[in-house]
Amino acid sequence: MPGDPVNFTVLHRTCKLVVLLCLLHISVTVVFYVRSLDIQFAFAQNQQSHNVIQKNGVRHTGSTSGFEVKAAEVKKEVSAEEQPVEPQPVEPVKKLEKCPETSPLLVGPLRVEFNTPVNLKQVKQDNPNVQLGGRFKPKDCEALQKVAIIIPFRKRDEHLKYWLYYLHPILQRQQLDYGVYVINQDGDEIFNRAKLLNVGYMEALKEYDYGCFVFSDVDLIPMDDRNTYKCFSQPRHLSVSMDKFGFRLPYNQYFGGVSSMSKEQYLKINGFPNNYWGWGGEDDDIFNRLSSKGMSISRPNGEVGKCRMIRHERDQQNEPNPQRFDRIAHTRETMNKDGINSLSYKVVKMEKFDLFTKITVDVGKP
Ligand SMILES: [Mn+2]
Repeated sequence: MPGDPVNFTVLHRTCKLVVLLCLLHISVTVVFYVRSLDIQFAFAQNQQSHNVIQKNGVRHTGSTSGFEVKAAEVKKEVSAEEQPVEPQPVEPVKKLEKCPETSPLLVGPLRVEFNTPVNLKQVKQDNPNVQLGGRFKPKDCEALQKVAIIIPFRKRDEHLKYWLYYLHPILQRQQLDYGVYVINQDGDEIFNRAKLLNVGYMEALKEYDYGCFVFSDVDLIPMDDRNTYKCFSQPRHLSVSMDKFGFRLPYNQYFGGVSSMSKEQYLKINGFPNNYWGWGGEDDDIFNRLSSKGMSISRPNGEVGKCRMIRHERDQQNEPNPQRFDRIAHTRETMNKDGINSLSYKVVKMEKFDLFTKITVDVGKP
């Protein structure tokens, strides 16, 4: 039987060849199957982001062996599971262009009157883009400044309604990234405007990275939206021609009503005095602080700077402060000890309303 071993060898070799061919066939099939998956996946990812396509492309051409392709496939399946079901928008996060130096939305002079009462529900409806707490930022450009508007307050709800009614549309047209903070003095002790302003500065900064602070009385409404509630290279006095003073400055150093300061300007003067209780003087103290630090006052012209004050009686517990003249005379000596570095208060309540944030604070008493 000489043929038997030969036959056996031939059979053995044939079998080996068949097995190898089968293996080759299977691996080629697997490779093509996996590649087709890969392409389908890349196509699906195409909808989501350009980056992923590029990565897929690189991986694709780089994957020469079946193993590499398989590894890539497994990885992708995992990430595919993590993807939300609904399709994603094409662009990831759109980088907005900066807003123009002068907003194109401004209209100029405005009619301001206080005859008809304001309905806050209506104001909310008229300003659908204002977010909870009185926050807003422009949709189609990046605002040039982040502005916190600080309003010292006590029992002036009617005035606040007018303020919100007039100011929200104006501030939005001015393309500011802003928030409205009403700082409400708790209790019935004598009023302290400047300390409330300091509190507003502190509390607003806890919420957002504001770089500019507008300090506004609740009863002052600008009559021209070109009077932008933002900061300038020097501290700004905005309420330069009030109807109350016959549309002119009462005196050259006047810094009351509405003013604005950048964070840097504010910190340079150690904020505002905390010990002016009652009406008057604190604005002159602030002016002294600014001028003692070599800063000057920037102002809009008399036309743009027109504003109206809502007429009212003198508030209770806000009598003229008899110490004010003496205090103003010593600003330079006291300002380094008395200011934002010596501020103490207690937040009693923090409320987020549709059109403003109200922070009720205990500022103590004299
Ligand atoms: Mn007033």
